[in-house]
Amino acid sequence: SHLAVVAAKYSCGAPIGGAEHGPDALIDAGIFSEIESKTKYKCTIDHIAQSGTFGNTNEAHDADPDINGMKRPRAVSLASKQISECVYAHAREGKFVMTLGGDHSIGIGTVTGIARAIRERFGGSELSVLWIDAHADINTPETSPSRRIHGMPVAFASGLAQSPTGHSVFDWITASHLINLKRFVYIGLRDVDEAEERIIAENGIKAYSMDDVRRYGIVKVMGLALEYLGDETPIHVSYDIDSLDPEWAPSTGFPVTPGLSLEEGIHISRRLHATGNLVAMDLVEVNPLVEPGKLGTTVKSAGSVIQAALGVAV
Ligand code: DIR
Ligand code: MN
Ligand code: MN
Ligand code: MN
Repeated sequence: SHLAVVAAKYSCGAPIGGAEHGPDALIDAGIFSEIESKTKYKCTIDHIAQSGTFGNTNEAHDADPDINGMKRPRAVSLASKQISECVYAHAREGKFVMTLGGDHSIGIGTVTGIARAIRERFGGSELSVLWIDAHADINTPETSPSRRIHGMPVAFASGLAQSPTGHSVFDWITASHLINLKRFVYIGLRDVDEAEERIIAENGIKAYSMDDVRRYGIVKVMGLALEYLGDETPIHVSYDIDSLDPEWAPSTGFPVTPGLSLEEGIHISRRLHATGNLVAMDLVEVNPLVEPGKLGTTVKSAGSVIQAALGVAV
């Protein structure tokens, strides 16, 4: 079987740079050569970055002024459109798609691309999404305190951010790309904005916070999450490395303590692999410029979480 690795080298959705170097840090650590030797997967790697107009990073750009308050809207829209088309093409052929970020705004591209491929492959049936993160990433341009799109991917991929006030820069997102928030589960939340709390409640989104993980244990939480989604559904997991405790993943832009232990993080991946329904994964927000002396720890954790999701014993 075929593993399509997509290196999404962007930080234009974040308030700080560095995440654009995350994919190469993971690839250079040999994670995918190891997967090829230990599994039946044959890997290919696509590198995606913009050589042209808007650039890959968060730095201000004359050609990319704010729209509806959003910072770097054209850069992020173009990046996520390219990512969406790339992952769609791979998933449409039945390949497992592993996208490496990049800041989490790349999730606009991955989720929309996979959702569209699944609709076509399985006659309209909808994708389920697990969002493993310290943050909810569901601000709209109107509610976002930071104005940065890394805090908005769930809103764009679900259609919540398509307000009639017009941020037509994201017009490439159509109904065929959107996910259903009734088929969506959060795990690991511990830094959620007030407006995000309201959005989660209003839309009845299933969410297991870090407190829930401590209260029930990760085994129980994963059981409940998978039971909620049912076993007849393709699953995409969007894994933000900041879901792990900073002890295990220090090199990330917005670490929040206390988080998941590495064992808990690996358990999530193992359980997802065991369903047989996992079709795609994102591993985002590894930032080699944060705590560079501890990048090795972060990359090792990310590698374990990735490999466990593909059935490698870690
Ligand atoms: C905040 C922070 N909720 C925002 N989000 C972060 O900018 O919308 N996500 N740091 O990773
Ligand atoms: Mn995130
Ligand atoms: Mn996060
Ligand atoms: Mn983020």
